[in-house]
Parts: sequence; C-alpha cells; structure tokens
Amino acid sequence: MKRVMSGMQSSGTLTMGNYIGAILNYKKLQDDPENECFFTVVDLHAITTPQDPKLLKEQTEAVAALYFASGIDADKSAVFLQSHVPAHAEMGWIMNTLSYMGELERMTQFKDKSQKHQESIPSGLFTYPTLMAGDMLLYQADIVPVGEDQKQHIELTRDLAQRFNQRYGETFKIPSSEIPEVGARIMSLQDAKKKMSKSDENQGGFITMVDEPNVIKKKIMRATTDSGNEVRFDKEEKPEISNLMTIYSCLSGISIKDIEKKYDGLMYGAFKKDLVDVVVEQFSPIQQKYKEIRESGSLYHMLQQGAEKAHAVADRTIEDVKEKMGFVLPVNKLKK
Ligand code: AQP
Repeated sequence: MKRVMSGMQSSGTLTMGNYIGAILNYKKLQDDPENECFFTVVDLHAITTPQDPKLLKEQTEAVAALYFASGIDADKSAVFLQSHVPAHAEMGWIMNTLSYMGELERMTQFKDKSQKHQESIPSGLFTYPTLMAGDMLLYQADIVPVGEDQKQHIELTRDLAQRFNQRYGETFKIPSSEIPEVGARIMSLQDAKKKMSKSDENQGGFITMVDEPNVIKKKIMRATTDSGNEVRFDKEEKPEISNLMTIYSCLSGISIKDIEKKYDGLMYGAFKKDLVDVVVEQFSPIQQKYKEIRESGSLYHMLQQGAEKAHAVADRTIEDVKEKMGFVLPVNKLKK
C-alpha cells in the first residue's frame, strides 16, 4: 500500500484552482485500491494569517464539506481536521527546531505572502513550511498530491526528513509530490501573473466552488484577455486566454489542441460563453451535494471517523519520534 497525504487551508472558500490543482488528484489517488489516503483541512495553517473566529469555523466546515461533496469518501479515505489531531502541532514544533532560518527565508510562498504584511509579518507565515512538513511526515506519506505552488515545501520536507533520519536513525519515509501535468497552477482571472488564490482581495480573480451560476458567468465574462481574439494556447504571448483554456481542458477532459480546433475562427466571447457552461456543469452537482451535507449534520460524524483513523497513525509516529529524540515518555507509553 502507498500512503497519500494532503490538505487545504480553511483560509477562505475553495477555488477552482484548489479543485483543479489538488482535489481532482485526491479523487484519482483515492480510487486506486493500492493507496491509503489521508486528507485534512489544515485549520492550524489557516491561522498563520489573522482569521475572524466565526469565519474560520464556517470556512473550515465548508472546506471539509467540499471534500466530501467532490467525491472524497469517508469510508475510503480519512478526512479530518488538523486541529483534531494534536500531534500535528507537536510535530510542527519538532520540524521547526530542525530547520534553518536560511532555508525558510528561501521559500517563495513566504516571500509572496509576507509582502501583504509589510509592517509586521506574522511569524507563523515564516514557519508554515515546517508545520506542513510535520503533516506529511506524521503519516509516513509516500505521495503528496499538490499544485505547483507547494513543490518547494515538499522539497524542504524531504530535506527535513533526511536530516532527522541522519541525526536520530531511520524514522521517516521520504515523500514525493504528485503535481498534475495540466492545471498545476491556475492563474487569477484578473491578473495572469498571479496564482488564483482563495484569499485574494480581488473577488473577480477567483471562482469558488460554491459560486452561483450567475456569479461564475460574470467572473468569466469579465476575465481579462489580450487585445486579440484568437483562441490559441501560448503561455508567453497570451497568458490570459491560455489560463482559461487550461481551466476548460481540465474540467471538460478535452485536450488543449482540440479546444484550439473547436474555436478556430471564433471569438473570445463564444469561447468564454462555453467555458461558463463547462464550469457550471462541473460545480452544480458538487454544490447540490455540498448543500445536502451541510444540512444533514453528518459532517461532524464523518470528520470524527477520519480523526480516529488519523490518530491511529499520527500518534504512533510522534511517540517514535519523541523516543528517538530522547524525550522521557509518560509511564503509560513506556514499552513493556
Ligand atoms: N491556483 C492554483 N492552481 C492549482 N493548484 C492550486 N492550489 C492552490 N492554488 C492553486 C493547490 O491547492 C491546495 C491547497 O492549497 P492551500 O489551501 O493549502 O494553500 P494555498 O496553496 O496557499 O492555496 P490558496 O488558494 O492560494 O490559499 P490562500 O489564498 O489562503 O493562500 C495545494 O495543493 C495547492 O498547491
């Protein structure tokens, strides 16, 4: 069996970028019987930037419900909240002490995100990657499905795991990232130089998985494009339309080449109109299931089921790690 582990922050409502870059891969990996999957809502990561308590609770429940609504199955995979398994915070601290300032300073996500907080940068943003390393290593993950933006964090995790193994003896598996070939970096609909992000202040830059059809339509029709009108994939010369074509391709299963053929001689308007249908068609059934899950009250039980599976693995790893590092274990944990 291969262990699969990944998560999403509840720092906003999941976007089409999160869906295409990560959830589609979660589903694929879950459906392979060779895999044992752990998918978490990383609410401890969400507080690395200030969160309103009421909103955080709502967003955390929404992200979890969207996992299930997208087809992540509580019986096949362990779906849980990071804060329900305290070993995450403990392992994050241990990884923190193992890391160097220099390597954390090199993280491009920290450089990008800290720009928004010029006056006082939350230190949690700086140590975010060590908490993330702990998430994966706790489960001895083989595969970590993520979008392109997380690649550097996985590289750091591998380095930390190797450092720990060298210092304290063979303990961690070295995880590998699994990044989709197409759709690993969906860009903002308003600025094709920026990644689509759920915490973007410009609401027009992203489509959430729960946006109503009329909102989806407005955002796509208003998405920026170059001054030409040829539906042609060219990331350098035509980044905006290329981004929209990537979204179309990932959600419809039609290749970029076939999209080019289909819209040969047609204008952006016709393409965008069809893209609206593709997106609405994809998200409508998910939104229907999402509503049912939120109304049924079953969410907490499914998350409890996931947390129990997660505890069983994570608690074992953290005890092993602490013992190897020389911590004195409580008497009820001592090996007979
Ligand atoms: N634009 C994107 N294209 C493809 N994949 C993406 N991911 C995020 N944005 C895109 C992938 O989604 C997963 C969850 O990400 P996260 O919630 O842990 O944090 P993030 O990468 O920082 O995502 P956001 O949406 O940009 O959140 P905020 O705005 O809070 O920072 C990851 O696998 C990520 O690669």
